[in-house]
Amino acid sequence: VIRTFQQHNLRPTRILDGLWDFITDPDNKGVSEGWASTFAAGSKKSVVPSCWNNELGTYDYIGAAWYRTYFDTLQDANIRLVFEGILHHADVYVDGQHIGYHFGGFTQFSMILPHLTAGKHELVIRVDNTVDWQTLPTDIADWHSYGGIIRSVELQELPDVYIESMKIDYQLKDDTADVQLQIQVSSLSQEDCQLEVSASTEGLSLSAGPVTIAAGQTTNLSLSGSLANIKRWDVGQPALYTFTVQAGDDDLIDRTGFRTVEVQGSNILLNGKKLYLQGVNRHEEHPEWGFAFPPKLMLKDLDILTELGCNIVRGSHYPQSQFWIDLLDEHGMLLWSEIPMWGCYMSKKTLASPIFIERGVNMLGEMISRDYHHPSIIFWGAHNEIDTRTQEALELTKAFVGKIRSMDASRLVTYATMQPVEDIVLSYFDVIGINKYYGWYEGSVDGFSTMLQDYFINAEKQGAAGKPVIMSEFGAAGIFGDAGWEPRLFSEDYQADVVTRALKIFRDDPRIVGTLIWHFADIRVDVRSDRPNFRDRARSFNNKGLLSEYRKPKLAYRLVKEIYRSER
Ligand code: ADA
Repeated sequence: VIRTFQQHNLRPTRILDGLWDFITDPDNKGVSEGWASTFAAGSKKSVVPSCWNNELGTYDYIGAAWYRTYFDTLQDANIRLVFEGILHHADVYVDGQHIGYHFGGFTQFSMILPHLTAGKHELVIRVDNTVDWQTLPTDIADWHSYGGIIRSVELQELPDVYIESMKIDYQLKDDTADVQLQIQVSSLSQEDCQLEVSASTEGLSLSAGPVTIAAGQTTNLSLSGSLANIKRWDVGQPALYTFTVQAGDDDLIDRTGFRTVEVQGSNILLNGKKLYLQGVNRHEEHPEWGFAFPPKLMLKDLDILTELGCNIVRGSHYPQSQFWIDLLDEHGMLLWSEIPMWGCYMSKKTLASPIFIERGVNMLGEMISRDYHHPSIIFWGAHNEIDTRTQEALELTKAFVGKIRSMDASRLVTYATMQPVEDIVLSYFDVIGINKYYGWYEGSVDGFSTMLQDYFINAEKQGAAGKPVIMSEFGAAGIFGDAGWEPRLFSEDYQADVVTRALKIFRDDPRIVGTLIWHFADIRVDVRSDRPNFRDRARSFNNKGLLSEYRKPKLAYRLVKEIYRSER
């Protein structure tokens, strides 16, 4: 599944998930010698979607692998293949032809095969999860470097003139929404044509037509109107509006919710009301599924977050699946969404690499265009823990923040800094996220108070005084089941002690508008014998979860629940 609702009633769509042929290609023979012989050399089956690093024999495999399936078309048709998520490099071949390449494991991409003849077709994908110093993420990140087709593959049959995209914008005045729709209609036909274009949502119908769509071109159309007596989307009050666009024989359905998000002084306002954010960071990861996280478990994770008393979750550290974000929309839970720009060990050379920057900018673009309509998303996160004391980080920040703002003026732009006291990029953002681990990597929990004082001095210096501050990461490791009288490092007791004492400091400080604990549940990490990084990750897991990787609550979960559910 991709969404929690149907995006097309008229356009025929099929999910191609299931059992595909699969073979790893460590020596990279598939391209030069042909994948037919590669598959013939002994392919296995793999379920799509899944990660190969959860399967026997490929637990640690990093490199290329080939996937193959077949699909039938009953008549000549324009076929669009939609790929929800492939880690990280994907080369797509149909009937032996290379039809495209995509980099980026967590964003959707699609490819069109115009006028494909009726019959049986072979779809082959070369997937490569190799990461290096210029990929996002780079080869050093605090999670397992999974590979595979991690999200669904969909086949769509497009009419010769089809809807490419719809963008919904609105301005709110009290309970009236002035809505603007921008619709792109594309033609695969050799002739111009005329058709009606209409759009509707509960209480509003708009139409344009007949409109001329030039042969082989994309035509941009705008429709606008006012919607009275709207219900606003809010935390715990998830009023949603479904918009259906129809152009000739094609349709596209999407959903949004009406709300405002803004900064006023040091506060964040949602629908004009002050917001205090209580949440956690969450990886979309599970020991049995890797990043191919199943929908059933998403619903359970959401129940656990709600039970914990959260109103926000950070999608650390990459664009999460659309199904998850749909669920957040439907439950009135906020989201901080970001790209896999995990910079803790990143070199200046990486930060300044044009390929790296271009990849990041593209990913931001793909994330924002895919997720623009979700009311749950209030922050776009530009980067996490890069060395924001440097000129390289400053230049990169300009490019990233510029891209975000050019595409979306309706949300706040944030990031997570691990250099709050010396950071030189503060002024580019609406909201500052601070990641610090007193009580774990440095000093004792009391260190937070001194750090905050120094941060506010730096913010003043950087022209960023008064910007809202969120504690976007803090925590400690606690191995599930390791409890005792003495709060030893790595025990559940020690973790609970750090997290609860830190929360007390932050909740008592009126300058802080929210807390995001690191993190929701334990995750698998790449601890490698040839590298110094992450050697403190017992079991090869990041054990700072409030829950174990199987979602069993630790002591910290129970104590945080009491705190998050009490008055500040
Ligand atoms: C960083 C990082 C997280 C995680 C955490 C930790 O803040 O953003 O992904 O690695 O540290 O556990 O050290």
